[in-house]
Amino acid sequence: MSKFRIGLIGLGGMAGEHIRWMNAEGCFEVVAVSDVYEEALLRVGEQLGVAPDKRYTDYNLLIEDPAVDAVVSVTPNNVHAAIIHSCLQAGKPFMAEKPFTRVFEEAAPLLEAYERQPVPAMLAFTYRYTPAFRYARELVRDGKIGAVRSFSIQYLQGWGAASNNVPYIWRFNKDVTGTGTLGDLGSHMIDMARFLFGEFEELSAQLHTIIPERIDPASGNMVKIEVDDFASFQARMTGGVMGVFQTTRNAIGSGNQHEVSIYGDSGTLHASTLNPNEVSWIREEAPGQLAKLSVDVPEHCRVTQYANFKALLEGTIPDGIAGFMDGYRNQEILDAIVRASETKTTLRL
Ligand code: SOE
Repeated sequence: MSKFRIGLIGLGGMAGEHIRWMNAEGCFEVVAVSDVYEEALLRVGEQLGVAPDKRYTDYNLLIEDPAVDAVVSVTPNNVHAAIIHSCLQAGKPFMAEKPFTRVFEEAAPLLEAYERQPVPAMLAFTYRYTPAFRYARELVRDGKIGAVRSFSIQYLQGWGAASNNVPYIWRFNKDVTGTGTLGDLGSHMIDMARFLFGEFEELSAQLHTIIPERIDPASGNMVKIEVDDFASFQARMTGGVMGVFQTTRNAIGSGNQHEVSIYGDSGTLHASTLNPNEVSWIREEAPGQLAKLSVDVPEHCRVTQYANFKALLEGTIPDGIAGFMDGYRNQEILDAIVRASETKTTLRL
């Protein structure tokens, strides 16, 4: 079987995850790599057996390379827009990491380019592939908890907490990222709400920076932090479904804790990355009689991100895939959250 020839841009921590996911699928081969750091190009190039002339410091050369069937982009946020734009210009299919761009202003020209020349595009909203979330979506859609009235979503990590003394890295640099935990983890929560319940119609928000300065390892000076490390927002979704959201990097004890609770007229669902293979389900068996179940995720809900990417490259659009417009809309909502927080107002979307 011939494999899809992938050009991988950005060889930092998340690239390792993508390589692992691609390898597990068995139908992808990384034939070209790109990074600004020569050391990373050499290390990953050698590890993957990428020919030396296919190790690019300029990602445009990788995107234009006819030997590359599709691009996987795993860079920091400041080059997301430019890479997506180059892929659209070159007509090259891609999977891009979130958030879509740093700010919505960068997203608007991308939509114009996409409408001029659409290409198969996927956003790496990875948690659409957490089995428990996919099963919860199915249970909701099948009406198993009745009409959904409200939900809460939280995404907690602990690595940024004061006691960890994390220095000033790119994730805290507003010029690189646009926002802090909001764009990094909040974008996943927004996507999860859209995946499960439909569209955002109205929201209010509060962003906050818990740790106001961090040490720059290069200079030893303290640097003021201009991005959030706590974000909360609440929204009205399609059909009047009400949601509350919380994310922070300062939740001690939380490694990667992304979870959803869903409240319907006849039951409650809870799904979490801490328990990705089951959904807890509180079900009304008879008036006033509740059963508390832990339900194993059925096999058909175990879909992988790269199986969906393969399908996309083969010309189909799988159910539940996050496409270009999901990235674009996600960014629009991120920007609305920033505005709502700054102006202390409730915004209609
Ligand atoms: C941040 O710690 C991070 O790596 C995010 O950038 C990813 O999107 C998330 O899936 C895991 O956490």
